[in-house]
Amino acid sequence: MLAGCASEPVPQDILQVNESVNAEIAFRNDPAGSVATLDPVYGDCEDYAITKLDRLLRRGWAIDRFRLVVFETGNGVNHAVLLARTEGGTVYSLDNRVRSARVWNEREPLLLDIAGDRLTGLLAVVRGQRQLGRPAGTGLADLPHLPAGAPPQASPRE
Ligand SMILES: [Ca+2]
Repeated sequence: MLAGCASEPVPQDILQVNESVNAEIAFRNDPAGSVATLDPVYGDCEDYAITKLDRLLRRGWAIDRFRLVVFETGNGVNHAVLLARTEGGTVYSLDNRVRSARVWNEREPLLLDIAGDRLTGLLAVVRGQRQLGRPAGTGLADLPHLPAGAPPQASPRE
């Protein structure tokens, strides 16, 4: 099958996790900067993304199938989504603004692209902070080894 072929059905895991996490978290912007928090009651885009990653890993998906990306929306707002690559090579975007999962537009210019060891590290820190009972998670822009294009702390978030 060709990469990105639209005839591949969206995996049920992706559809279910995207829809359930979108329904479970009530949207609320971080008061300052971007802070990643796992399974929050109230959260914004990166909280949905990191929670979806955690859920899919628990369903047996491998970490190398995922990227957490930040891009600028048409409204000039920095927005984070989780990308998941299927066995067929299709990359889906799990977006808190979209009920279903949709095929990712690879032409989107990215402000942040976190994958591999850095994504594993981010998840470990966020999971660890939850276990310690700390209310705040990890600021994406505070992570080491982020590319130079990291968004400033005070950027508007969606
Ligand atoms: Ca947040």
